[in-house]
Amino acid sequence: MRKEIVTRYENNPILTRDDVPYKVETVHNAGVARFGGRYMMLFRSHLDSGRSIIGLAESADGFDFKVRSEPFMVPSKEGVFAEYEEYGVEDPRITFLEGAYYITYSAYSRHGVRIGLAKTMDFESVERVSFITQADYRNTVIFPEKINGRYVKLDRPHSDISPWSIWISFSNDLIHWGDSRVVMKPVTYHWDEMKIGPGAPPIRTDKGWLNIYHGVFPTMDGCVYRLGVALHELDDPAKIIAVGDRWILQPQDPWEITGYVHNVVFSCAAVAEDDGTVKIYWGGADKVMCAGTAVIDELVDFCLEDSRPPM
Ligand code: BMA
Repeated sequence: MRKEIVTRYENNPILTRDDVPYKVETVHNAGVARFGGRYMMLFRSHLDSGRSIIGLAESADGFDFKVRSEPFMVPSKEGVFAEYEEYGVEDPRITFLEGAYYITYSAYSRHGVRIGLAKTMDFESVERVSFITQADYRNTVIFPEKINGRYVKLDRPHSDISPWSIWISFSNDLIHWGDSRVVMKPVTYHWDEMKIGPGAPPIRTDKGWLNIYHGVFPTMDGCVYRLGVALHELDDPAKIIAVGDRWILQPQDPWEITGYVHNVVFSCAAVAEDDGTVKIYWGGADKVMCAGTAVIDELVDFCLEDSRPPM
């Protein structure tokens, strides 16, 4: 059998709508973090209105998850959050930073899509902090520590005149962001030629920040979403050391090929373990949640051994 760099968990999918005690159409694009020896998963679900909410599932081993009886985040009814979350909340990412769990999520409304920042200490209650982008941004991930005294995020603005690319920004307070620069662009006639976006919050390794991102290729049969890896400099993550030239994961299992949107693997989470492995989580065809494992050093070498220019 051919050896893949990501080993799929043998009992994928790990979570489906049948595991959810309230009515949803999908379970996908989840953020995951370790909390007090357990794995907490915030997953997106489409309702049968076509709009999305965020649920919570818990696990002891990172694979076998049980869903809480009530959703974790639904569109806010209050103030500015109500206005910008009218059409739903999507694709949460979780970063553990200075003792709190920060959640970045896509907020949809008649004004477009922008990124909200929320915070939980205990996965019981959640507090909205602020919106941290204007409209036409998605896929925001916050680094798990300050770098040179500033918070750092990656995200993906929309553009009409350039393929959608990964940008970096900095902040002193997690709310006001600036000093933005583009750091990585799609490559023409490549698996990610149409658009790229950050996936999981970056993971610190000895050789750099490991960035698991998604890339999209347009075909006559629709778009294919795959995952790739890049390495950012530890002290200056605006500098990219290497981008793996090949994808690390592509739709392959039946529930990745067929679902709500076909041919999608889309990651919002990767949890580094003490044994040097990483659990990677991805939505399959925007309908189910899947997991797999990889060796962190192998992902780093994958970037370094066969690297392409970031732009
Ligand atoms: C992207 C986002 C993701 C989704 C993907 C594939 O643009 O909407 O939430 O998983 O498309 O449909």
